[in-house]
Amino acid sequence: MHDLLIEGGHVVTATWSGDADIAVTDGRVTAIGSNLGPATRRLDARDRIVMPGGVDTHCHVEQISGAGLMNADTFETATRSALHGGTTTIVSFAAQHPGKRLRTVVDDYQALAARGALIDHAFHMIVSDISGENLTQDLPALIAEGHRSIKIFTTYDKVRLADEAILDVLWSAREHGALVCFHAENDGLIRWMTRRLLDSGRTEARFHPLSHPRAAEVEALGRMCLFAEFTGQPIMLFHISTREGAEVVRTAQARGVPVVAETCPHYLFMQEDALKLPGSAAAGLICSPPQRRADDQQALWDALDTGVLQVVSSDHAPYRLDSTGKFAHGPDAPFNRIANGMPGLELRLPLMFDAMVSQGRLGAQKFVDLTATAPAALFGLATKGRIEPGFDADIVLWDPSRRVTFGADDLHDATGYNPYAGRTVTGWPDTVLSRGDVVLAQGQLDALPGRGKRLAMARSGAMEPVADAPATRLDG
Ligand code: DUC
Ligand code: ZN
Ligand code: ZN
Repeated sequence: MHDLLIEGGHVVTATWSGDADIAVTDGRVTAIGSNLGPATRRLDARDRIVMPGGVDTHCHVEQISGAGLMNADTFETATRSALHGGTTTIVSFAAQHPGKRLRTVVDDYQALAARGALIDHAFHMIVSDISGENLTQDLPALIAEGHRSIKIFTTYDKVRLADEAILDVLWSAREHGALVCFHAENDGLIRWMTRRLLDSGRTEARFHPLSHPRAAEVEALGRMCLFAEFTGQPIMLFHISTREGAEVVRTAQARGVPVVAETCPHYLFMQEDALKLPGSAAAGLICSPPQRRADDQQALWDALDTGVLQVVSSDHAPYRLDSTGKFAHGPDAPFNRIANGMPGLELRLPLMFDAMVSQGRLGAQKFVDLTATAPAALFGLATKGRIEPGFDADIVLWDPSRRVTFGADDLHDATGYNPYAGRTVTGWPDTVLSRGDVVLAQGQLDALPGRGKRLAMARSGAMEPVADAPATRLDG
């Protein structure tokens, strides 16, 4: 007897699609097919597309930013928002600030997640201080405990690492088995442009894109690819925003560099003109790297199509449009004192479903791959991202014909605004299961804080170093 049968749906995975029932027992998928036998509970999936729950491997939750500002979302509010958008697993950031022990940072963050999360989760460790025992003891021990992803900033004053320290971290990751992720933008270029803009009185939000020139992304992406090539250590490049950035990744991959990369909905669906909105609306859209142009969007879609970019994540970075968030430095703060980021956890999948499934751009199987299967596999989330026997029954029933027009404040996070207000999408996540529990049905949440479990990342193929990289040779 199965615990649950999901019956009559059209199942889509990254590699297969067809009409099938899904059997679930003890929170895991046990069979896919027809005539699967009796079950304690049955879920009607007729007229629904049945897909793996979303896996969002880049979101900022209950985290203090480099500039010292706390996110608006707790684990509870962020994962509530995630569920409303069909996402069932998140990877957020345990952020070390200089002077803090990495071990303490991760332990404290884990306690916050254990208390609040409605869904399963793992963490990237932001490393900003490799002094003392951080690099020698904490990092190897934490990797061994399944924190197999490290995040490094090449910009942002307090948290960025210099090249030599980056190489130390890459080398440690190589030794112990982890993926190293980068926010890669050239710090000097950003500072120099910011100073020139501010000195000439160009302080409004619409000048923010100019302060993060395309060259800043291209230079830092290229440098990190060279470091990955030199050390043989695999890297993940976050939030590619430009055509040239995608080209840097493509050429590195073509010469065998172990590099994977992601982009985000705000690069695919917004352009830099969006920042020309008046007042606080523009502040809500400030992010780094900034939104770019139509030809960049085409290049990013092409890079998703050809496999140069493997993942679409949200980069959910929630701040309220008030003095607790975007305007912590006053209502007239210059663009460089406004927190970066916007809410994205809830709308990542509906926006991508609308583009890829409803409008047919790259298709439903690719949608599943980019938003669930590939991110889970890259980060070693071994029971997530697939509907297959043995995998967690994290499953979404999509109503493919439901049309939704976004309002000004209709998200379930704690930011109080929707960056996509006014946009209409077709297709909506109707019912969401997490480990076989129906945690969302017809817009009603049924999940308690703390039910989410921390996932230990397994050592994935994407973490395997290149054996004979140049840096391995010390003997002439
Ligand atoms: N950029 C970041 O680097 N982090 C959070 C949000 C953003 O826009
Ligand atoms: Zn970033
Ligand atoms: Zn980010």
